[in-house]
Formats: sequence, structure tokens, C-alpha cells
Amino acid sequence: ETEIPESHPRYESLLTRHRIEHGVDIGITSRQGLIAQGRGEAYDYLLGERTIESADDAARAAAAHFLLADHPVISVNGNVAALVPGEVIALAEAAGADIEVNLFNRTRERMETIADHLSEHGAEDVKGLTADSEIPGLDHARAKVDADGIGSADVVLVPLEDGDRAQALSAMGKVEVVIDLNPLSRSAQAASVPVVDNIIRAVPNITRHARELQDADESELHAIVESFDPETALEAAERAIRRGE
Ligand code: PTJ
Repeated sequence: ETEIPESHPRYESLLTRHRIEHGVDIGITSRQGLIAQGRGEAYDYLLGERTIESADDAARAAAAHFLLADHPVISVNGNVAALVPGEVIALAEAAGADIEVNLFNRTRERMETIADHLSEHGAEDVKGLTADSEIPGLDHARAKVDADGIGSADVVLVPLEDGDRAQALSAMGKVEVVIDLNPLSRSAQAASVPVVDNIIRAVPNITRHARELQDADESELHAIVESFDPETALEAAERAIRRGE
């Protein structure tokens, strides 16, 4: 593996690529995951590879939703597992959330490899392998979830989700937090809280907000949730991309 000098102007971006490549090599990331990452990078470049203000507001609203939830769940796919395994576990701890492996291209082998990978990073209980429930409106393989995980969650974080499943989950009435660099994607459009930011920055940022809000009372959390408007956030992200604002 080539060493990337930290002084390289695109150091972060190159490091991220290596993580995804490695994810493919060890069998956790799908080959389509490479394409998805490339698409994400293009948007990140246009956003200036930074967390824009509206994405930070969204991250705070996401944290407030998590803290108010009865049963929050973080959905993990092959890209998420390769890019931010430890960060997802830290968020689950800060937000009191479950972790569930949920794949677009589901194979038993990749499900198990990802669950093992998360356990190696310190996750205690990884859901997703039981698959005893379904999201209505999707074909069988893509609908599978755990009844005591996403099946019964009231708040779900779905990073880098495909549009169909994002829409089907929000149709179930769940509060859906989506992390997606493309503000025009159907997932971002379907979300109660679209976080238009790189997952590399977004997950630690939601964790930071959750820790800050740990002792906040419910009325403050409700106020944060209610003052967040998804349409406004998506418009702000689009402006940032088009005009660099
Ligand atoms: O591991 P699996 O089988 O569950 O498959 C996962 C992928 C991501 C391959 C699958 O869900 C897929 O094909 O997704 P899409 O339809 O390519 O959508 C991925 C979305 O995530 C796109 O809108 C990208 O812009 C966005 N994206 C990609 N990389 C990042 C990102 N958003 C935030 N951070 C990233 N690093």
C-alpha cells in the first residue's frame, strides 16, 4: 500500500479511498460501493469538503431525535462499515442506539463479515442477522430487517441509503435521518433529517452534538427538532454546491 503524505492537499479524500478499497479487499464493501464512493466524492468536492452550516444544524437535530427516541437504530452497510466502524459504535453509545447491518446487495457472507468487523471494533450487539421482519413495499431480499431492530425502531439513521428503501422506511412512519452528500438524491428528499455531509465528518459530528445535549431537558430537545426544516436544509446544500455559499 502506498503511503500518502499528510501534506497532500487531498489527504483526507485519498485516505477515504483507501478505506473503501480495503473494505472491498476484506469482503465488507461491495464493488458497487466503489462507485457510490466516487459519486459521493464529487459532491463533497463541490461542497468544499467541509461541513456546511445547514448540515451542522441537521446533525444537531439528528442528535436531538436520537435522545428523544424510545428505540433508535443505526443502519450499517458495506461502505459505512469500511469508512467509520469505530465512529458508528461511539455514536451508538452516545445516543443509546442499536446497530443493525442492513445491506442493499445482501449476502449471508457479507452480513457476517460486517458483523464480525464491527465486533472487532468493539460493538457488543450487532443486529441484522435474524432478519425476522420486513419493510413493506420492497422486494424480499432488500426488505429484510430484525423485528427487535429496525423493525421496531422509531428513529433510524440510514447513511448512504438507496432511494427506494429510504422511501419505504419513511412510509412506515419512522423518523429517518439520512446522511448523503447528494441533496437531490431520493434518500435525502425522503428524510425527516437529511444530513448533507460526508459520513466521515457527519457521524462524529452527530456524536459530538449528542454528548453536548446529553443533559438537555426534553423541551429543549423538542425545540431543536421542531426548528429544523428539511426543505430549507436541502435548499441550503444545493446553494452551497451551485454557488459555493
Ligand atoms: O453495502 P450495500 O450492499 O448495502 O451497498 C451500499 C451502496 C452504497 C453501494 C448502495 O446502497 C448504493 O448503491 O447506494 P447508491 O444508490 O449509490 O447511493 C449512495 C449515496 O451515498 C449517493 O447519493 C452518494 O452521493 C452518497 N455517498 C457516497 N459516499 C458518501 C456518500 N454520502 C456521504 N458520505 C460518503 N462518503
